[in-house]
Amino acid sequence: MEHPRRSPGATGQRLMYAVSGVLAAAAGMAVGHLVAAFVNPSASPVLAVGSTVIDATPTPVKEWAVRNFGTADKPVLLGSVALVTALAAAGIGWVSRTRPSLANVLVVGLAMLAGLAAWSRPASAPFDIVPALVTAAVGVATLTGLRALIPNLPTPGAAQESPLSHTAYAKGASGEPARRNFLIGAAGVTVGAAALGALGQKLAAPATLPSSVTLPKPQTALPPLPTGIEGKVPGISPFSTPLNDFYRVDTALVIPRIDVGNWVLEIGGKVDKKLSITFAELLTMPMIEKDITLNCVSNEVGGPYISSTRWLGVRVRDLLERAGVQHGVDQILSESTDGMTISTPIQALTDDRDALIAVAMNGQPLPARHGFPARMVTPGLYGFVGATKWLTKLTATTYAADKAYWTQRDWAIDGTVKTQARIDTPAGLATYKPGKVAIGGVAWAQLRGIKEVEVRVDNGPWEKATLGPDGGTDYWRQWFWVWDATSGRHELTVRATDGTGALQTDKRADPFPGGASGWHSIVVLIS
Ligand SMILES: Nc1nc2c(c(=O)[nH]1)N[C@H]1C(S)=C(S)[C@@H](COP(=O)(O)O)O[C@H]1N2
Ligand SMILES: [Mo]
Repeated sequence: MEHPRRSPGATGQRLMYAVSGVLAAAAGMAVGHLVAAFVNPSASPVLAVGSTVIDATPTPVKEWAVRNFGTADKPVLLGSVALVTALAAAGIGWVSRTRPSLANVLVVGLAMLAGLAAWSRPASAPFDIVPALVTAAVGVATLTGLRALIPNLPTPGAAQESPLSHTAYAKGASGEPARRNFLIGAAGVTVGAAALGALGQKLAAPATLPSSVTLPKPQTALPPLPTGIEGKVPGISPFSTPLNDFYRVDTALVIPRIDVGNWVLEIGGKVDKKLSITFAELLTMPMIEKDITLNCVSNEVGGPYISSTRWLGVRVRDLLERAGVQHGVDQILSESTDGMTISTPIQALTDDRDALIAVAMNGQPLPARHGFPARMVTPGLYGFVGATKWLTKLTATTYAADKAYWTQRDWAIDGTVKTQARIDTPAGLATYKPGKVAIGGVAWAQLRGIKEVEVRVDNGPWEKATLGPDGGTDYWRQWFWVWDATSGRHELTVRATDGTGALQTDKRADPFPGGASGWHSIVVLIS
């Protein structure tokens, strides 16, 4: 017996339904993204789902993503969300061929998932559902409109497949002109969606430009940071990291946009007097300058997530003294405008290391991506326990009562920076000529300082490196040693001794849960 064959037109028609589904989703999300620019940028359907996925991703997967994609992890994540959404939308478009009402329900359902995601964000407001509602409406309207343009099959046999396409057959056009209509419609939706989405992206730019802030003068200005040795040893990290090269690590898919006119820093919890400090008021408090190296607990041995600069800010201690922290408090839980929570030991915020609420880095207001208008910086602690960006709240509490974002994800509670040294030059696996080759890099042990750096070639003796200028115990130290390189494949290893005389451990540890350890080694080829 012969099987009835689908006409080539049937495949094309199915494809058009699938495409309609995808374009309906794209148009809905684009308009939702635009509406979110007015309501709350992070309530955009794409971003709300993306952020929810980030928070729900198990720590090992996140670690893997950071290792493989580095700072491109966010585009990769958004791309994956888009791909999954497109597949679902294509499926819905397909369904709409025979069951249009069901397809509409599915479109609304998909948009509502994004709405729920927006609603469940830590810093969400009731109106954050609005972009998703708009997405649903635009999605259904687009799907309906595009479906009406899909040409019917010329053969009545296909029309028999379902009563619905039969109805469509009765009123719709068929053949080439109709196919052209669909293509024009689809192209129009594509262009429109791209334009509206881009407009939304543009409108969601920062509310206050950091450059509009006038910085206060520090109480006592520090002498300028000494000139580093990067001019002398090419390839070594600059002593002061240029702002554009400062590493960035956070969970924010949209950089929070903050209007400094409305910004307040709330100080509450177990305190004698709750405080609510405006940005203008913060700027009138005594400001100090401090040179601090900031690094991420996720940094591998030899990794890039570390930078150094001069910060300007108010001592956290001064603020906590004004509020009067009560007996029994062992942590300050800080919160950002985007709902990030970070626990910092009370000791680290009140001792003489001078943890800061920083408003400037390298003589400029904080760039938006580094926490504008104010962030914490705690010398000696990894960023995830002491460097809250877009800071808006400090709560005096206990570790027993409150858990922070990373602690809930099993990272260490004690985030003390480990002593580390990194080889910046020569580049690993690169080939150099025999003769003088400068080996150089940076070493750090915030709070303790660096006393000595040693380099070893293969299994040779440990050679003492020359140290660069001293930026204080909380700042990294540049180092170099000139090697008389001989032909062959060589392994170079570096290790540091901190200011207390303790040699950096050679015991390898992964970044999770408390920071990487071990000596940095690279292989170079001399020929
Ligand atoms: N609001 C907020 N603050 C945050 C984070 C974040 O995800 N959100 N990440 C922390 C981590 S893990 C690090 S290492 C530092 C990085 O600061 P930077 O991006 O300015 O270098 O910010 C910290 N502060
Ligand atoms: Mo971090």
